[in-house]
Amino acid sequence: MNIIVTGGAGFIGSNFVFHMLDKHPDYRIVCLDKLTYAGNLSTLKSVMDNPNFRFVKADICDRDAVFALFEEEKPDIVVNFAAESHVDRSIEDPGIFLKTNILGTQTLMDACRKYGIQRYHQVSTDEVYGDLPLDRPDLFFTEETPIHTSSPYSSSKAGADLLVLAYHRTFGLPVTISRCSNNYGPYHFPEKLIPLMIANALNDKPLPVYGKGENVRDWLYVEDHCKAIDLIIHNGKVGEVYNIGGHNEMANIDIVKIICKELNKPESLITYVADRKGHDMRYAIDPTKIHNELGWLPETKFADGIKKTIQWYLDNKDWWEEIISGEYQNYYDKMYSNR
Ligand code: NAD
Ligand code: TDX
Repeated sequence: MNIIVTGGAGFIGSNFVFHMLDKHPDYRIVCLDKLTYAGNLSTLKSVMDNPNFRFVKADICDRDAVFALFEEEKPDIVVNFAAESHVDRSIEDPGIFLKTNILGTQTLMDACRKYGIQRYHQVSTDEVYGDLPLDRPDLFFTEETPIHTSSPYSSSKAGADLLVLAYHRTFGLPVTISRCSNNYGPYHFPEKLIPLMIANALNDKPLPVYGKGENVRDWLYVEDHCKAIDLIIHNGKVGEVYNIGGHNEMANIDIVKIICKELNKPESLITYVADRKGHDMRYAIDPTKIHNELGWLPETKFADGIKKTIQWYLDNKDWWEEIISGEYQNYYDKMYSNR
């Protein structure tokens, strides 16, 4: 099998590259990544010399570059992780989200149509379903829940999902889509809640919690997400959507308090700041379909996963200190000073 993994220098994509090279040593994995602010070549250094791995720096919106790579590699499967992924950035500047997340998806699928493909897999998100109220713990997102987005980010992901399904119906492209809940684990970019709080706590900086910290996310260890995608691309039914989530709902404030406790830092670092515009209240995935059809179950419990993650950030300070010392500082000042 020859698999093109787009966005493989980012958080989940890199974990997927590691998983696939480890689990399928006879597969060729080609990573196509633009190396935006969120992509980091150093993340992939342990696999750069692997003869079954190739890295190509390119933009998924660049038709010539994408078609040239398909011509050369003739991939069997494409897994599209490449995206602008941060909700807060989409509120500041929606345009790049629409371009990369929708038009980039179109470009990849056009190349799949031209060169033929066994499977195009779109990595989507639970955010396409909008949010659920805190006072209805009986409600969960299923694959039948209507699309109802809140942010430019989630709207761009939903637009891409609809286009993927349209390419299946109109052109017969063999597609699958997965919609996963919040991931955490190694190589998570420090702009996101968990790594941001770990990095700030380690630097004794304020821990900026949006609103009252009551918003609930359904956290899944990144390796469990990668295993689910591996199952879907091999055994999932063409044309289908699969929700992925581990029934692990936590309020943001509780996550931040766990991080303080694990790092032995005082909760007085917690600072409540202005809420995110349009802030989704609660996400909660019903993963019954992927469990029943493909036998997937999450393996890492949050109590263990968060310890492993914190330990990874302690052991890999070079990785994130380099990131937060660069351009990220301007982003941080813009988003958090006077908030
Ligand atoms: P990330 O921001 O860490 O990584 C994105 C990667 O895509 C980076 O390596 C970046 O360089 C690359 N990229 C961006 N624009 C590109 C372009 N135009 N061409 C080529 N490469 C480009 O994101 P992530 O958190 O790893 O998310 C990966 C995917 O999973 C996204 O599609 C996201 O919507 C989805 N997702 C993420 C989560 C989560 O909790 N992080 C949950 C569900 C779904
Ligand atoms: O500084 C912060 N303070 C804070 O309270 C940050 C960065 C976040 N938050 C809150 C906002 C959310 O309620 O924490 C929660 C999680 O925020 P993010 O880490 O930005 O994730 P979220 O907005 O839930 O989106 C994530 O999950 C779904 C990913 O970034 C998306 O790519 C994915 O689709």
